[in-house]
Amino acid sequence: KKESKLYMAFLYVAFASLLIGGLMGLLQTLVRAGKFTLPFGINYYQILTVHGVILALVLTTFFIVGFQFSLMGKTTGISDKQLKVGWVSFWVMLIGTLITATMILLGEASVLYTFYAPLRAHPLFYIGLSLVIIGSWIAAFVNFRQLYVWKKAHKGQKSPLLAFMVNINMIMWVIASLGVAISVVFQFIPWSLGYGATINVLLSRTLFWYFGHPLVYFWLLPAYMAWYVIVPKVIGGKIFSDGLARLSFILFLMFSIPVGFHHQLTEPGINPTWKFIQVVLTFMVVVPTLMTAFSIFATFEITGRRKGYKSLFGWFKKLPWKDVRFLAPFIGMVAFIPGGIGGIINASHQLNALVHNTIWVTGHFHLTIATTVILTFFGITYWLVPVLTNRKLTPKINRLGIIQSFIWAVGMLIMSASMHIEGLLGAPRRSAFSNYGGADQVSVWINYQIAQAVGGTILFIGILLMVYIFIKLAFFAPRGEEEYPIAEEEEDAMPTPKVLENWKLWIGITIALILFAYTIPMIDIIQHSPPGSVPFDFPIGR
Ligand code: HAS
Repeated sequence: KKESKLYMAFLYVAFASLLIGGLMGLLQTLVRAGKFTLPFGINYYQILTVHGVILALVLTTFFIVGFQFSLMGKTTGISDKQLKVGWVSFWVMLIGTLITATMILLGEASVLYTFYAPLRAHPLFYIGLSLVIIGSWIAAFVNFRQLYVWKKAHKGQKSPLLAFMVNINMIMWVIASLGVAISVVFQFIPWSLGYGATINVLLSRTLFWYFGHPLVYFWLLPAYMAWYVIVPKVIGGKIFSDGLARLSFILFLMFSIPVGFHHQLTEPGINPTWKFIQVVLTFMVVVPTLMTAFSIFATFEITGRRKGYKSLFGWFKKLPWKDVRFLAPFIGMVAFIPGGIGGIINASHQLNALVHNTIWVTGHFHLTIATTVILTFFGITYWLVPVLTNRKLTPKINRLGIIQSFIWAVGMLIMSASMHIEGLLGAPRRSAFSNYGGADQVSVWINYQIAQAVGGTILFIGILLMVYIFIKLAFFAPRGEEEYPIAEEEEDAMPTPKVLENWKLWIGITIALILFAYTIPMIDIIQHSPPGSVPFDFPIGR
Protein backbone atom coordinates (compact mmCIF):
# COMPACT_ATOMS: atom_id res chain seq x y z
CA LYS A 1 0.00 0.00 0.00
CA LYS A 2 1.19 3.50 -0.74
CA GLU A 3 1.03 4.58 2.92
CA SER A 4 3.31 1.70 3.92
CA LYS A 5 6.05 3.33 1.86
CA LEU A 6 5.87 6.44 4.02
CA TYR A 7 5.98 4.50 7.27
CA MET A 8 8.88 2.39 6.02
CA ALA A 9 10.81 5.49 4.90
CA PHE A 10 10.90 6.64 8.52
CA LEU A 11 12.03 3.19 9.66
CA TYR A 12 14.88 3.05 7.10
CA VAL A 13 16.34 6.25 8.53
CA ALA A 14 15.87 4.93 12.07
CA PHE A 15 17.79 1.71 11.41
CA ALA A 16 20.54 3.44 9.43
CA SER A 17 20.92 5.71 12.47
CA LEU A 18 21.12 2.70 14.76
CA LEU A 19 24.10 1.38 12.81
CA ILE A 20 26.01 4.67 12.64
CA GLY A 21 25.22 5.76 16.20
CA GLY A 22 25.97 2.29 17.59
CA LEU A 23 29.40 2.24 15.95
CA MET A 24 30.21 5.57 17.61
CA GLY A 25 29.11 4.11 20.95
CA LEU A 26 31.51 1.21 20.55
CA LEU A 27 34.37 3.58 19.72
CA GLN A 28 33.58 5.68 22.81
CA THR A 29 33.79 2.73 25.18
CA LEU A 30 37.12 1.70 23.60
CA VAL A 31 38.56 5.22 23.87
CA ARG A 32 37.45 5.61 27.49
CA ALA A 33 39.02 2.27 28.35
CA GLY A 34 42.34 3.65 27.09
CA LYS A 35 42.51 0.85 24.52
CA PHE A 36 42.08 2.83 21.35
CA THR A 37 43.09 6.16 19.86
CA LEU A 38 40.82 7.70 17.26
CA PRO A 39 42.48 7.90 13.83
CA PHE A 40 42.65 10.81 11.33
CA GLY A 41 42.58 13.49 14.03
CA ILE A 42 38.97 12.66 14.89
CA ASN A 43 38.06 14.14 18.25
CA TYR A 44 36.31 12.23 21.06
CA TYR A 45 33.60 14.91 21.32
CA GLN A 46 32.92 14.65 17.62
CA ILE A 47 31.96 10.98 17.92
CA LEU A 48 30.13 11.59 21.19
CA THR A 49 28.03 14.24 19.42
CA VAL A 50 27.29 11.88 16.51
CA HIS A 51 26.33 9.17 19.00
CA GLY A 52 23.97 11.38 21.02
CA VAL A 53 22.36 13.28 18.15
CA ILE A 54 21.94 10.29 15.85
CA LEU A 55 20.61 7.90 18.48
CA ALA A 56 18.81 10.11 21.00
CA LEU A 57 17.33 12.59 18.53
CA VAL A 58 17.28 11.09 15.02
CA LEU A 59 16.66 7.35 15.54
CA THR A 60 13.98 7.97 18.15
CA THR A 61 12.12 10.74 16.33
CA PHE A 62 12.08 8.91 12.99
CA PHE A 63 11.00 5.62 14.53
CA ILE A 64 8.29 7.29 16.63
CA VAL A 65 6.86 9.44 13.85
CA GLY A 66 6.81 6.47 11.44
CA PHE A 67 5.28 4.10 14.01
CA GLN A 68 2.69 6.66 15.09
CA PHE A 69 1.75 7.37 11.47
CA SER A 70 1.11 3.66 11.03
CA LEU A 71 -1.01 3.53 14.22
CA MET A 72 -3.08 6.47 13.01
CA GLY A 73 -3.39 5.01 9.52
CA LYS A 74 -4.60 1.74 11.01
CA THR A 75 -7.09 3.22 13.48
CA THR A 76 -8.38 6.46 11.91
CA GLY A 77 -7.22 6.09 8.29
CA ILE A 78 -5.07 8.48 6.26
CA SER A 79 -6.31 10.48 3.26
CA ASP A 80 -4.22 11.11 0.13
CA LYS A 81 -3.74 14.73 1.16
CA GLN A 82 -2.62 13.76 4.65
CA LEU A 83 -0.25 11.25 3.10
CA LYS A 84 1.30 13.97 0.94
CA VAL A 85 1.80 16.21 3.95
CA GLY A 86 3.25 13.18 5.77
CA TRP A 87 5.88 12.97 3.02
CA VAL A 88 6.63 16.68 3.44
CA SER A 89 7.32 16.03 7.13
CA PHE A 90 9.64 13.16 6.22
CA TRP A 91 11.70 15.18 3.75
CA VAL A 92 11.95 18.22 6.01
CA MET A 93 13.18 16.00 8.85
CA LEU A 94 15.60 14.16 6.59
CA ILE A 95 17.09 17.32 5.08
CA GLY A 96 17.49 18.73 8.61
CA THR A 97 19.21 15.54 9.75
CA LEU A 98 21.61 15.56 6.80
CA ILE A 99 22.58 19.20 7.39
CA THR A 100 23.17 18.60 11.11
CA ALA A 101 25.09 15.36 10.54
CA THR A 102 27.32 17.02 7.91
CA MET A 103 28.27 19.78 10.34
CA ILE A 104 29.13 17.28 13.07
CA LEU A 105 31.18 15.14 10.70
CA LEU A 106 33.08 18.21 9.52
CA GLY A 107 34.03 18.85 13.14
CA GLU A 108 32.09 22.12 13.18
CA ALA A 109 29.57 21.08 15.82
CA SER A 110 31.16 18.99 18.58
CA VAL A 111 28.68 20.34 21.09
CA LEU A 112 26.99 17.08 22.18
CA TYR A 113 23.28 16.41 21.87
CA THR A 114 22.40 18.93 24.58
CA PHE A 115 24.37 21.71 22.74
CA TYR A 116 24.88 23.62 25.99
CA ALA A 117 26.04 27.21 25.61
CA PRO A 118 28.67 28.57 25.67
CA LEU A 119 29.77 25.71 23.42
CA ARG A 120 29.11 27.10 19.97
CA ALA A 121 28.47 25.17 16.78
CA HIS A 122 28.22 26.20 13.15
CA PRO A 123 24.86 27.95 12.47
CA LEU A 124 23.88 25.14 10.09
CA PHE A 125 23.93 22.66 13.01
CA TYR A 126 21.14 24.61 14.70
CA ILE A 127 19.29 25.24 11.45
CA GLY A 128 19.37 21.49 10.67
CA LEU A 129 18.03 20.64 14.12
CA SER A 130 15.26 23.21 13.72
CA LEU A 131 14.22 21.53 10.47
CA VAL A 132 14.00 18.16 12.24
CA ILE A 133 11.66 19.73 14.78
CA ILE A 134 9.61 21.58 12.17
CA GLY A 135 9.23 18.31 10.22
CA SER A 136 8.01 16.57 13.36
CA TRP A 137 5.48 19.38 13.94
CA ILE A 138 4.13 18.86 10.43
CA ALA A 139 3.71 15.17 11.30
CA ALA A 140 1.97 16.16 14.54
CA PHE A 141 -0.52 18.34 12.71
CA VAL A 142 -1.28 15.52 10.28
CA ASN A 143 -2.00 13.27 13.29
CA PHE A 144 -4.24 15.94 14.88
CA ARG A 145 -6.11 16.28 11.59
CA GLN A 146 -6.51 12.50 11.23
CA LEU A 147 -8.20 12.27 14.63
CA TYR A 148 -10.32 15.37 13.97
CA VAL A 149 -11.63 13.95 10.68
CA TRP A 150 -12.35 10.60 12.35
CA LYS A 151 -14.22 12.27 15.21
CA LYS A 152 -16.37 14.24 12.78
CA ALA A 153 -17.31 11.06 10.98
CA HIS A 154 -17.99 9.15 14.25
CA LYS A 155 -19.94 11.69 16.30
CA GLY A 156 -20.39 10.76 19.96
CA GLN A 157 -18.00 7.78 19.82
CA LYS A 158 -14.82 7.57 21.87
CA SER A 159 -11.71 7.84 19.75
CA PRO A 160 -9.65 4.70 19.09
CA LEU A 161 -7.31 4.24 22.05
CA LEU A 162 -4.12 4.23 19.96
CA ALA A 163 -5.15 7.40 18.12
CA PHE A 164 -5.85 9.06 21.45
CA MET A 165 -2.41 8.04 22.72
CA VAL A 166 -0.61 9.27 19.59
CA ASN A 167 -2.36 12.63 19.87
CA ILE A 168 -1.41 13.00 23.54
CA ASN A 169 2.21 12.27 22.69
CA MET A 170 2.24 14.76 19.82
CA ILE A 171 0.53 17.50 21.86
CA MET A 172 3.18 17.01 24.54
CA TRP A 173 5.90 17.09 21.88
CA VAL A 174 4.68 20.31 20.27
CA ILE A 175 4.26 22.13 23.61
CA ALA A 176 7.66 20.94 24.83
CA SER A 177 9.65 21.53 21.66
CA LEU A 178 8.47 25.15 21.59
CA GLY A 179 11.00 25.74 24.39
CA VAL A 180 14.00 24.48 22.47
CA ALA A 181 12.72 26.14 19.28
CA ILE A 182 12.61 29.53 21.02
CA SER A 183 16.11 29.02 22.35
CA VAL A 184 17.50 27.94 18.96
CA VAL A 185 15.79 30.66 16.94
CA PHE A 186 16.25 33.59 19.31
CA GLN A 187 19.49 32.66 21.07
CA PHE A 188 21.66 30.10 19.24
CA ILE A 189 21.19 30.94 15.58
CA PRO A 190 21.77 34.72 15.93
CA TRP A 191 24.67 34.09 18.33
CA SER A 192 26.33 31.53 16.07
CA LEU A 193 25.92 33.93 13.14
CA GLY A 194 27.88 36.49 15.13
CA TYR A 195 25.03 38.75 16.29
CA GLY A 196 25.62 39.39 19.97
CA ALA A 197 28.89 38.68 21.70
CA THR A 198 27.42 36.77 24.62
CA ILE A 199 24.58 34.41 25.40
CA ASN A 200 22.40 33.94 28.51
CA VAL A 201 23.61 30.46 29.39
CA LEU A 202 21.10 29.78 32.17
CA LEU A 203 18.17 30.81 29.99
CA SER A 204 19.32 28.53 27.17
CA ARG A 205 19.79 25.58 29.53
CA THR A 206 16.41 26.17 31.14
CA LEU A 207 14.69 26.29 27.77
CA PHE A 208 16.56 23.14 26.76
CA TRP A 209 15.42 21.18 29.84
CA TYR A 210 11.89 22.52 29.55
CA PHE A 211 12.04 20.45 26.36
CA GLY A 212 14.60 17.83 27.43
CA HIS A 213 12.56 16.07 30.07
CA PRO A 214 9.31 15.71 28.12
CA LEU A 215 11.61 14.52 25.33
CA VAL A 216 12.29 11.37 27.36
CA TYR A 217 8.55 10.75 27.71
CA PHE A 218 8.10 11.40 24.00
CA TRP A 219 10.40 8.37 23.63
CA LEU A 220 8.67 6.37 26.34
CA LEU A 221 5.01 6.83 25.39
CA PRO A 222 5.18 4.94 22.07
CA ALA A 223 6.66 2.05 24.07
CA TYR A 224 3.68 2.36 26.44
CA MET A 225 1.33 2.30 23.44
CA ALA A 226 2.81 -1.09 22.58
CA TRP A 227 2.66 -2.28 26.21
CA TYR A 228 -0.98 -1.25 26.67
CA VAL A 229 -2.46 -2.25 23.32
CA ILE A 230 -0.11 -4.42 21.25
CA VAL A 231 1.50 -6.77 23.81
CA PRO A 232 -1.91 -7.87 25.24
CA LYS A 233 -2.95 -9.00 21.75
CA VAL A 234 0.38 -10.78 21.18
CA ILE A 235 -0.15 -12.83 24.35
CA GLY A 236 -3.77 -13.58 23.42
CA GLY A 237 -5.27 -11.21 26.00
CA LYS A 238 -7.21 -7.98 26.24
CA ILE A 239 -6.63 -4.43 27.46
CA PHE A 240 -7.16 -4.28 31.23
CA SER A 241 -8.91 -0.89 31.11
CA ASP A 242 -9.21 1.62 28.29
CA GLY A 243 -10.02 4.38 30.79
CA LEU A 244 -6.98 3.67 32.95
CA ALA A 245 -4.70 3.71 29.90
CA ARG A 246 -6.11 7.06 28.79
CA LEU A 247 -5.80 8.51 32.29
CA SER A 248 -2.15 7.49 32.54
CA PHE A 249 -1.41 9.22 29.20
CA ILE A 250 -3.19 12.37 30.38
CA LEU A 251 -1.10 12.36 33.56
CA PHE A 252 2.02 12.12 31.40
CA LEU A 253 0.85 15.11 29.38
CA MET A 254 0.31 17.16 32.53
CA PHE A 255 3.39 16.19 34.54
CA SER A 256 6.08 15.64 31.91
CA ILE A 257 6.74 19.27 31.13
CA PRO A 258 6.89 21.39 34.31
CA VAL A 259 9.79 19.33 35.70
CA GLY A 260 12.90 20.35 33.74
CA PHE A 261 14.65 21.78 36.82
CA HIS A 262 15.45 18.28 38.05
CA HIS A 263 18.18 18.34 35.41
CA GLN A 264 19.42 21.65 36.80
CA LEU A 265 19.46 20.93 40.52
CA THR A 266 23.15 21.83 40.81
CA GLU A 267 22.81 25.06 38.82
CA PRO A 268 23.03 28.43 40.53
CA GLY A 269 20.60 31.17 39.55
CA ILE A 270 17.40 29.19 40.12
CA ASN A 271 15.59 29.74 43.41
CA PRO A 272 15.60 26.47 45.44
CA THR A 273 11.86 26.82 46.11
CA TRP A 274 11.16 26.38 42.40
CA LYS A 275 13.56 23.47 42.23
CA PHE A 276 11.63 21.91 45.12
CA ILE A 277 8.28 22.45 43.39
CA GLN A 278 9.52 20.89 40.18
CA VAL A 279 10.97 17.92 42.07
CA VAL A 280 7.54 17.34 43.65
CA LEU A 281 5.98 17.44 40.18
CA THR A 282 8.68 15.00 39.00
CA PHE A 283 7.55 12.49 41.58
CA MET A 284 3.99 12.89 40.28
CA VAL A 285 5.14 11.59 36.92
CA VAL A 286 6.04 8.28 38.56
CA VAL A 287 2.31 7.68 39.19
CA PRO A 288 1.26 6.94 35.59
CA THR A 289 4.24 4.61 35.24
CA LEU A 290 3.16 2.62 38.29
CA MET A 291 -0.40 2.55 36.90
CA THR A 292 1.04 1.14 33.69
CA ALA A 293 2.99 -1.58 35.52
CA PHE A 294 -0.13 -2.53 37.49
CA SER A 295 -2.35 -2.63 34.44
CA ILE A 296 0.05 -4.65 32.29
CA PHE A 297 0.64 -7.22 34.98
CA ALA A 298 -3.13 -7.46 35.44
CA THR A 299 -3.41 -8.24 31.73
CA PHE A 300 -0.70 -10.92 32.01
CA GLU A 301 -2.39 -12.56 34.97
CA ILE A 302 -5.96 -12.39 33.65
CA THR A 303 -4.86 -13.83 30.31
CA GLY A 304 -2.97 -16.68 31.94
CA ARG A 305 -5.80 -17.54 34.32
CA ARG A 306 -8.32 -17.46 31.49
CA LYS A 307 -6.17 -20.02 29.71
CA GLY A 308 -6.57 -22.21 32.82
CA TYR A 309 -3.25 -21.78 34.65
CA LYS A 310 -4.25 -21.87 38.27
CA SER A 311 -1.30 -21.73 40.70
CA LEU A 312 -0.03 -18.45 42.13
CA PHE A 313 2.51 -17.88 39.33
CA GLY A 314 1.39 -20.52 36.80
CA TRP A 315 0.12 -17.77 34.49
CA PHE A 316 3.56 -16.15 34.53
CA LYS A 317 5.37 -19.31 33.45
CA LYS A 318 3.02 -19.76 30.54
CA LEU A 319 3.55 -16.35 28.96
CA PRO A 320 4.72 -16.72 25.31
CA TRP A 321 8.43 -16.57 26.09
CA LYS A 322 9.35 -17.92 22.65
CA ASP A 323 7.57 -15.12 20.80
CA VAL A 324 10.04 -12.28 20.25
CA ARG A 325 7.18 -9.80 19.81
CA PHE A 326 6.52 -10.39 23.51
CA LEU A 327 9.98 -11.22 24.83
CA ALA A 328 11.80 -8.10 23.60
CA PRO A 329 9.32 -5.61 25.16
CA PHE A 330 9.18 -7.72 28.31
CA ILE A 331 12.94 -7.44 28.83
CA GLY A 332 12.43 -3.71 28.31
CA MET A 333 9.81 -3.65 31.08
CA VAL A 334 12.13 -5.45 33.49
CA ALA A 335 14.96 -3.02 32.69
CA PHE A 336 12.65 -0.18 33.65
CA ILE A 337 12.63 -1.31 37.27
CA PRO A 338 16.31 -0.41 37.92
CA GLY A 339 16.08 2.36 35.29
CA GLY A 340 13.13 3.97 37.05
CA ILE A 341 14.64 3.55 40.50
CA GLY A 342 17.75 5.31 39.18
CA GLY A 343 15.49 8.12 37.93
CA ILE A 344 13.98 8.56 41.37
CA ILE A 345 17.47 8.72 42.85
CA ASN A 346 18.47 11.34 40.27
CA ALA A 347 15.42 13.42 41.04
CA SER A 348 16.08 13.50 44.79
CA HIS A 349 17.95 16.75 45.35
CA GLN A 350 20.53 15.52 47.86
CA LEU A 351 21.26 12.28 46.00
CA ASN A 352 21.51 14.19 42.75
CA ALA A 353 24.49 16.03 44.24
CA LEU A 354 26.25 12.66 44.36
CA VAL A 355 25.44 11.40 40.90
CA HIS A 356 25.09 14.54 38.76
CA ASN A 357 27.55 14.70 35.87
CA THR A 358 28.93 11.29 36.75
CA ILE A 359 28.73 8.31 34.45
CA TRP A 360 25.91 7.02 36.70
CA VAL A 361 23.56 9.25 34.67
CA THR A 362 24.79 7.63 31.47
CA GLY A 363 24.02 4.25 33.06
CA HIS A 364 20.51 5.51 33.91
CA PHE A 365 19.62 6.49 30.40
CA HIS A 366 21.12 3.37 28.85
CA LEU A 367 18.63 1.40 30.92
CA THR A 368 15.66 3.65 30.20
CA ILE A 369 15.96 4.79 26.60
CA ALA A 370 18.51 2.30 25.28
CA THR A 371 16.91 -0.77 26.86
CA THR A 372 13.29 -0.18 27.94
CA VAL A 373 12.36 1.93 24.95
CA ILE A 374 14.67 0.53 22.29
CA LEU A 375 13.94 -3.14 23.04
CA THR A 376 10.23 -2.32 22.84
CA PHE A 377 10.87 -0.61 19.48
CA PHE A 378 12.67 -3.78 18.33
CA GLY A 379 9.67 -5.79 19.57
CA ILE A 380 7.43 -3.56 17.41
CA THR A 381 9.75 -3.96 14.41
CA TYR A 382 9.28 -7.75 14.37
CA TRP A 383 5.59 -7.42 13.42
CA LEU A 384 5.37 -3.91 11.95
CA VAL A 385 7.95 -4.37 9.19
CA PRO A 386 6.41 -7.66 7.92
CA VAL A 387 2.94 -6.04 8.00
CA LEU A 388 4.20 -3.08 5.97
CA THR A 389 6.19 -5.13 3.47
CA ASN A 390 3.74 -8.05 3.18
CA ARG A 391 6.21 -10.57 4.51
CA LYS A 392 6.32 -13.17 7.28
CA LEU A 393 8.13 -13.23 10.56
CA THR A 394 9.45 -16.77 10.08
CA PRO A 395 10.34 -19.04 13.03
CA LYS A 396 14.01 -18.61 12.05
CA ILE A 397 13.87 -14.81 12.20
CA ASN A 398 11.91 -15.08 15.45
CA ARG A 399 14.74 -17.22 16.88
CA LEU A 400 17.33 -14.68 15.72
CA GLY A 401 15.23 -12.00 17.40
CA ILE A 402 15.27 -13.93 20.68
CA ILE A 403 19.05 -14.26 20.45
CA GLN A 404 19.26 -10.53 19.68
CA SER A 405 17.15 -9.66 22.71
CA PHE A 406 19.40 -11.70 25.00
CA ILE A 407 22.58 -10.25 23.49
CA TRP A 408 21.16 -6.78 24.12
CA ALA A 409 20.15 -7.62 27.68
CA VAL A 410 23.58 -9.08 28.54
CA GLY A 411 25.56 -6.28 26.85
CA MET A 412 23.47 -3.61 28.52
CA LEU A 413 23.58 -5.30 31.91
CA ILE A 414 27.39 -5.34 31.86
CA MET A 415 27.75 -1.83 30.45
CA SER A 416 25.07 -0.11 32.46
CA ALA A 417 25.85 -1.82 35.78
CA SER A 418 29.50 -0.81 35.51
CA MET A 419 28.48 2.76 34.59
CA HIS A 420 26.30 2.98 37.69
CA ILE A 421 29.03 1.68 40.01
CA GLU A 422 31.78 3.78 38.43
CA GLY A 423 29.52 6.82 38.72
CA LEU A 424 29.13 6.25 42.44
CA LEU A 425 32.92 6.14 42.62
CA GLY A 426 32.97 9.63 41.17
CA ALA A 427 33.88 9.04 37.52
CA PRO A 428 32.71 11.90 35.30
CA ARG A 429 30.52 11.40 32.26
CA ARG A 430 31.37 12.95 28.90
CA SER A 431 35.12 12.67 29.24
CA ALA A 432 37.66 10.90 27.06
CA PHE A 433 40.39 8.72 28.58
CA SER A 434 42.52 10.58 31.07
CA ASN A 435 44.68 9.64 34.05
CA TYR A 436 43.69 12.91 35.73
CA GLY A 437 47.26 13.76 36.65
CA GLY A 438 47.86 10.26 38.03
CA ALA A 439 45.13 10.42 40.69
CA ASP A 440 44.70 7.16 42.65
CA GLN A 441 40.97 7.08 42.01
CA VAL A 442 41.56 6.54 38.29
CA SER A 443 43.06 3.11 38.90
CA VAL A 444 39.71 2.13 40.47
CA TRP A 445 37.70 3.46 37.54
CA ILE A 446 39.65 1.75 34.80
CA ASN A 447 38.30 -1.75 35.50
CA TYR A 448 34.76 -0.47 35.11
CA GLN A 449 35.78 1.24 31.88
CA ILE A 450 37.05 -2.05 30.55
CA ALA A 451 33.78 -3.73 31.56
CA GLN A 452 31.95 -1.02 29.60
CA ALA A 453 34.09 -1.73 26.55
CA VAL A 454 33.15 -5.43 26.85
CA GLY A 455 29.44 -4.54 27.23
CA GLY A 456 29.70 -2.04 24.36
CA THR A 457 31.25 -4.69 22.09
CA ILE A 458 28.46 -7.17 22.89
CA LEU A 459 25.90 -4.43 22.20
CA PHE A 460 27.48 -3.64 18.86
CA ILE A 461 27.14 -7.29 17.88
CA GLY A 462 23.48 -6.93 18.92
CA ILE A 463 23.14 -3.89 16.65
CA LEU A 464 24.64 -5.71 13.68
CA LEU A 465 22.22 -8.59 14.24
CA MET A 466 19.24 -6.24 14.58
CA VAL A 467 20.11 -4.38 11.38
CA TYR A 468 20.46 -7.76 9.62
CA ILE A 469 17.02 -8.82 10.93
CA PHE A 470 15.50 -5.50 9.81
CA ILE A 471 16.93 -5.88 6.29
CA LYS A 472 15.75 -9.49 6.17
CA LEU A 473 12.21 -8.53 7.26
CA ALA A 474 12.06 -5.58 4.89
CA PHE A 475 13.42 -7.24 1.73
CA PHE A 476 14.04 -10.97 1.95
CA ALA A 477 11.57 -12.74 4.26
CA PRO A 478 8.97 -14.88 2.46
CA ARG A 479 5.81 -13.14 1.26
CA GLY A 480 2.73 -13.52 3.43
CA GLU A 481 0.21 -11.88 5.71
CA GLU A 482 1.16 -10.85 9.23
CA GLU A 483 -1.31 -9.64 11.85
CA TYR A 484 -1.40 -5.99 13.00
CA PRO A 485 -1.89 -6.80 16.69
CA ILE A 486 -4.39 -4.46 18.34
CA ALA A 487 -6.10 -5.77 21.47
CA GLU A 488 -9.68 -5.13 22.49
CA GLU A 489 -10.76 -4.07 25.94
CA GLU A 490 -11.89 -6.57 28.62
CA GLU A 491 -15.68 -6.94 28.49
CA ASP A 492 -16.12 -6.22 32.19
CA ALA A 493 -13.90 -3.12 32.27
CA MET A 494 -15.52 0.08 33.50
CA PRO A 495 -16.81 2.26 30.66
CA THR A 496 -14.36 5.02 29.76
CA PRO A 497 -15.51 8.31 31.31
CA LYS A 498 -16.29 10.92 28.63
CA VAL A 499 -14.28 13.56 30.47
CA LEU A 500 -11.05 11.76 29.48
CA GLU A 501 -11.61 13.06 25.95
CA ASN A 502 -12.03 16.65 27.04
CA TRP A 503 -8.95 17.95 25.26
CA LYS A 504 -9.52 21.58 26.24
CA LEU A 505 -9.56 20.63 29.92
CA TRP A 506 -6.34 18.58 29.88
CA ILE A 507 -4.40 20.94 27.65
CA GLY A 508 -5.64 23.83 29.81
CA ILE A 509 -4.40 22.18 33.03
CA THR A 510 -1.09 21.36 31.33
CA ILE A 511 -0.56 24.98 30.32
CA ALA A 512 -1.58 26.19 33.80
CA LEU A 513 0.96 23.85 35.42
CA ILE A 514 3.70 25.02 33.03
CA LEU A 515 2.92 28.67 33.77
CA PHE A 516 2.92 27.96 37.49
CA ALA A 517 6.24 26.11 37.45
CA TYR A 518 8.10 28.36 35.04
CA THR A 519 6.80 31.94 34.98
CA ILE A 520 8.49 33.37 38.08
CA PRO A 521 11.81 31.51 37.69
CA MET A 522 11.95 32.59 34.02
CA ILE A 523 11.40 36.23 34.96
CA ASP A 524 14.18 35.83 37.54
CA ILE A 525 16.53 34.27 35.01
CA ILE A 526 15.96 37.04 32.49
CA GLN A 527 15.89 39.93 34.99
CA HIS A 528 18.97 38.89 36.95
CA SER A 529 20.90 37.48 34.06
CA PRO A 530 24.65 37.83 34.43
CA PRO A 531 26.50 39.64 31.63
CA GLY A 532 26.42 36.42 29.62
CA SER A 533 29.13 34.13 28.52
CA VAL A 534 31.42 34.46 25.54
CA PRO A 535 31.38 31.61 23.08
CA PHE A 536 33.60 28.59 23.38
CA ASP A 537 34.31 27.29 19.92
CA PHE A 538 35.38 23.71 19.63
CA PRO A 539 38.07 22.75 18.74
CA ILE A 540 39.61 25.80 20.38
CA GLY A 541 40.74 28.37 17.86
CA ARG A 542 38.41 27.23 15.05
FE1 HAS B 1 15.70 10.11 33.45
C1 HAS B 1 18.56 12.07 33.34
C2 HAS B 1 14.87 11.44 36.47
C3 HAS B 1 12.78 8.26 33.48
C4 HAS B 1 16.13 9.40 30.11
N1 HAS B 1 17.10 10.61 32.00
C5 HAS B 1 18.19 11.42 32.17
C6 HAS B 1 18.90 11.53 30.92
C7 HAS B 1 18.18 10.80 30.00
C8 HAS B 1 17.06 10.23 30.70
C9 HAS B 1 18.51 10.66 28.52
O1 HAS B 1 15.74 13.80 38.21
C10 HAS B 1 20.21 12.28 30.71
C11 HAS B 1 20.03 13.67 30.26
C12 HAS B 1 21.38 14.33 30.07
O2 HAS B 1 22.00 14.08 29.03
O3 HAS B 1 21.82 15.05 30.95
N2 HAS B 1 14.15 9.85 34.75
C13 HAS B 1 14.01 10.49 35.94
C14 HAS B 1 12.78 10.03 36.59
C15 HAS B 1 12.20 9.12 35.74
C16 HAS B 1 13.06 9.04 34.59
C17 HAS B 1 12.26 10.46 37.92
N3 HAS B 1 14.67 9.02 32.08
C18 HAS B 1 13.49 8.35 32.29
C19 HAS B 1 13.06 7.73 31.07
C20 HAS B 1 14.00 8.06 30.11
C21 HAS B 1 15.01 8.86 30.77
C22 HAS B 1 11.80 6.92 30.92
C23 HAS B 1 14.09 7.71 28.67
C24 HAS B 1 13.19 7.06 28.00
N4 HAS B 1 16.57 11.46 34.68
C25 HAS B 1 16.05 11.90 35.86
C26 HAS B 1 16.91 12.96 36.40
C27 HAS B 1 17.95 13.14 35.51
C28 HAS B 1 17.71 12.20 34.44
C29 HAS B 1 16.73 13.71 37.64
C30 HAS B 1 19.10 14.17 35.62
C31 HAS B 1 20.26 13.60 36.29
C32 HAS B 1 21.39 14.60 36.32
O4 HAS B 1 21.77 15.03 37.41
O5 HAS B 1 21.90 14.98 35.24
C33 HAS B 1 10.87 8.40 36.01
O6 HAS B 1 10.02 8.52 34.91
C34 HAS B 1 11.06 6.95 36.34
C35 HAS B 1 9.77 6.30 36.77
C36 HAS B 1 9.86 4.81 36.68
C37 HAS B 1 9.73 3.95 37.68
C38 HAS B 1 9.90 2.50 37.43
C39 HAS B 1 8.63 1.74 37.64
C40 HAS B 1 8.79 0.35 37.16
C41 HAS B 1 8.11 -0.18 36.19
C42 HAS B 1 8.40 -1.55 35.80
C43 HAS B 1 7.37 -2.17 34.94
C44 HAS B 1 7.73 -3.56 34.82
C45 HAS B 1 6.93 -4.53 34.45
C46 HAS B 1 7.48 -5.90 34.39
C47 HAS B 1 5.51 -4.29 34.08
C48 HAS B 1 9.40 4.39 39.05
C49 HAS B 1 7.08 0.54 35.42
C50 HAS B 1 8.07 -6.32 35.70
C51 HAS B 1 8.59 -7.71 35.55
C52 HAS B 1 9.11 -8.45 36.50
C53 HAS B 1 9.56 -9.84 36.26
C54 HAS B 1 9.23 -7.98 37.89
